[in-house]
Amino acid sequence: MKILSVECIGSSVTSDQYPRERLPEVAFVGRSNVGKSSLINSLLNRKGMARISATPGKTQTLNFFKVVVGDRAVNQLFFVDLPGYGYAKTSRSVRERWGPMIEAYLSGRKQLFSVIQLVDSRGVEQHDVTTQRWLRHFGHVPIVVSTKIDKLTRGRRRSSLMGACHDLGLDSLDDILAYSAKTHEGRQELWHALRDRCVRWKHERAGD
Ligand SMILES: Nc1nc2c(ncn2[C@@H]2O[C@H](COP(=O)(O)OP(=O)(O)OP(=O)(O)O)[C@@H](O)[C@H]2O)c(=O)[nH]1
Ligand SMILES: [Mg+2]
Repeated sequence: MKILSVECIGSSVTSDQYPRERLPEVAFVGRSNVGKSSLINSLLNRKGMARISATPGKTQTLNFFKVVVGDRAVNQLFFVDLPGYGYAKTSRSVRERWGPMIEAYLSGRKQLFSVIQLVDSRGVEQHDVTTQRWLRHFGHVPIVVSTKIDKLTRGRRRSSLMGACHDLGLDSLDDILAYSAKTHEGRQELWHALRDRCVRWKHERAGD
């Protein structure tokens, strides 16, 4: 996918702070440090667009990026970088704000056409399983991405992906995409999946 421009539109905590402009949105969900911000930068071909940190809990607000792509069927969309869940060391007041903030967005945002759920290729945790169920409950069938795949040997890859499929209750290996923000492996496939969903979503809405 050719990226024509990327602009950080701002950070939001409550719904009145979401961008006014109505564009299709895709949100990145996953536990803290799983690589959400890195995946966004990799997809957008921009190094420092979303803030990356070795310390979990870096992203603390909903961050909206307006993306213009050289594909007329998609054209413009928002990428939404969400704070990670499950980071125990974050202060309690911050944690208490996170849950409702993420839930309100994921359960209520009309123009959210797709959710990308990130899981670490080195192991799925209970929280990931709960999140998968929760997303489905709200009508989102997430695109599941197994991150940091460069950290696994070729031999361990398949068993890791099969384990994640099993734990998350996915039908087959086709339902999970291996990704490395380091080598950009998986970039084309993920854009392909996103484009497909975006086009379908626009088509369905046009009939409303
Ligand atoms: N080797 C490797 N490291 C990665 C990859 N993706 C992310 N990382 C590293 O993992 C750490 C966390 O990455 P972030 O992108 O900040 O993770 P996040 O999910 O946005 O974290 P929070 O904002 O805290 O929720 C950083 O040190 C990244 O460099 C990857 O594909 N391969
Ligand atoms: Mg982040």
